[in-house]
Amino acid sequence: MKNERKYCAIFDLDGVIVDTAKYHYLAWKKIAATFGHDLTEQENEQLKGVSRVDSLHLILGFAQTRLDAEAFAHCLTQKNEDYLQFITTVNSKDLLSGIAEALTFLKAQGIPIALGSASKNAQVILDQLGVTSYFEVIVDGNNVQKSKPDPEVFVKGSEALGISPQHCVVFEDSTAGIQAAKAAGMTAIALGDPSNFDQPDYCFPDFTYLSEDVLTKIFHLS
Ligand code: B16
Ligand code: MG
Repeated sequence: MKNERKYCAIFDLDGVIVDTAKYHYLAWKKIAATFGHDLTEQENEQLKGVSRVDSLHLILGFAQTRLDAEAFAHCLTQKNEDYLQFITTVNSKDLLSGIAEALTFLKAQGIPIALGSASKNAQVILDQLGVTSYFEVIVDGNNVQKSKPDPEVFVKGSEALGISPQHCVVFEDSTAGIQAAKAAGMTAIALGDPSNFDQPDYCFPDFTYLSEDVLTKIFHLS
């Protein structure tokens, strides 16, 4: 049975569709080093899904240091320049395993798909990956006022698709993103290590575990 727009899928970008999280980490590590802080992977976990500005506030907290407004703005610009440099070679081969199959299956089943990303670079990354056409709606860091764990990015996606929150299924790799999906009253599907998440509805190591059978159950397709 086809969906008839009852359920929809909302995908996070970094860490779900493509592993650009590693490039955010490298770019932030370089910035943190400029004020003498060695950014750890554990600290970086807290930056996932968090906006650029809020990420820098968190890093300054880790480093127990402060920057004046000019230096703060400079760090943001430098971080994004470095990040954009890292992602120039991103292409369809960088789609995470299982994503192309899942997007194709959901689209064929008539499930509307939205992007719910904190990144202001989301559109360029989707274009480089060659998957923009799967997305009916794109909500990214350019469209929201509040960073995950605030639910705004997912609420906007649900509103734009015209589907109520209880029928939205969110795929996320970040602690903040799962909190945002739960706060929005949506089904929260975590990708990654279960210890990173606070009570997701489901947790899978990666998208290869989301077979057609599993997606059929999650989206009530049969
Ligand atoms: P940008 P997501 C998030 O993307 C990243 O996880 C996070 O690390 C990054 O700081 C944020 O986007 C903003 O990205 O600097 O490109 O605007 O996981 O919500 O897709
Ligand atoms: Mg993410």
